[in-house]
Amino acid sequence: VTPEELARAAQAVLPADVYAYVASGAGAQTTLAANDAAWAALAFRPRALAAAGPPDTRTTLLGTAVATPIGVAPTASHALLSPEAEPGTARGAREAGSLYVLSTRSSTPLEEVAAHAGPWWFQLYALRDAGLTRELAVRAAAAGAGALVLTGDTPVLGRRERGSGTRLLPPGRGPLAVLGRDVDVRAELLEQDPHVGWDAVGRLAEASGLPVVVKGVLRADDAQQARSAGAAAVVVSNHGGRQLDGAVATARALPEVVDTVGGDLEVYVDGGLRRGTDVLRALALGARAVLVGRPVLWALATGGGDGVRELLTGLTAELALALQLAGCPDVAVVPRDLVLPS
Ligand code: FNR
Ligand code: LAC
Repeated sequence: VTPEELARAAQAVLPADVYAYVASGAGAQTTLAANDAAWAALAFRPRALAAAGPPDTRTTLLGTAVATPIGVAPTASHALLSPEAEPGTARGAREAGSLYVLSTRSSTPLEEVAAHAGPWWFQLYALRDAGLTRELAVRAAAAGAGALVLTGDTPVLGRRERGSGTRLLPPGRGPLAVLGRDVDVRAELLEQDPHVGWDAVGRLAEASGLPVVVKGVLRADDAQQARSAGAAAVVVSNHGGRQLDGAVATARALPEVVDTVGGDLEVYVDGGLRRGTDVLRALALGARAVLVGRPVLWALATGGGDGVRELLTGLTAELALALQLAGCPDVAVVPRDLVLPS
């Protein structure tokens, strides 16, 4: 199935508001469209007679071995998409040998998800209640998360013109279902803290003992801030075009981040990566790995955890084919001159 067919199949089985919530970008959806277009605009310069055998897609992410550089981006409320919910997504990723990043807005308690996961990291929103934020960081570490992914582009939610307005919570699951217990605090304290700054990186690393990855970096100077703050890696991301509409496409932001901190930090990217050839473009620009958002949700909605596994193994097979056709033997050494600057 093509990426478009997968999205259409999900649309056919999902309630209209859930489909819209997932598919939407912010505002005029300029960034949503720009993400896809910017990958497509990068033309390959494949090598002839490169004598490249079957390529190896295995790599490591902050020291953790994975079968593929294609991981699962953190996304909210998987119970809206399938009764298998986050445990299904975690299993599918595990069976594909992929990294799974679990969202703070999970509809399932984190320990329950961890029981089904292979290598997984925990995405953290710094909440207005600092005690709950710390509890999440500590519990994620205790449950086996390999890193915390601090999302830096969501002081408040962007305005999506479709599927927005109501928080789409699955029946019977509270606003902080990831905790697995009732919390006796005012509802707004469960929302993101808009005042969170770079000092959160060190605080969370210290509380958890885990490496901290900053997600939502689009500029070289912010990447430097991440490095100074002690981050281990950054994710070049505009939240799939769901936050500031008009924000730069991630394929355009990636090179300046790689050039500035790529020698010291691992750099990952997400947004609009739909085919193995898009992943190869991201690797050529210097990303060590990519994260995939919406397609994983469409796969979960249509095929549960098995669907997620098939999506990830299919994308990895496409990447392997693209590497071989481009004359690259290995995901770890994709040269930038494999693509023409756009
Ligand atoms: C997201 N994203 C997101 N990011 C995050 O840090 N925490 C979260 O809870 C969520 N939730 C979420 C829900 C839904 C429905 C979507 C589509 C996205 C952003 C996500 O991690 C990622 O940055 C983008 O989805 C990547 O873009 P693509 O692959 O969807 O184009
Ligand atoms: C979203 C939030 C949950 O993008 O990050 O919907």
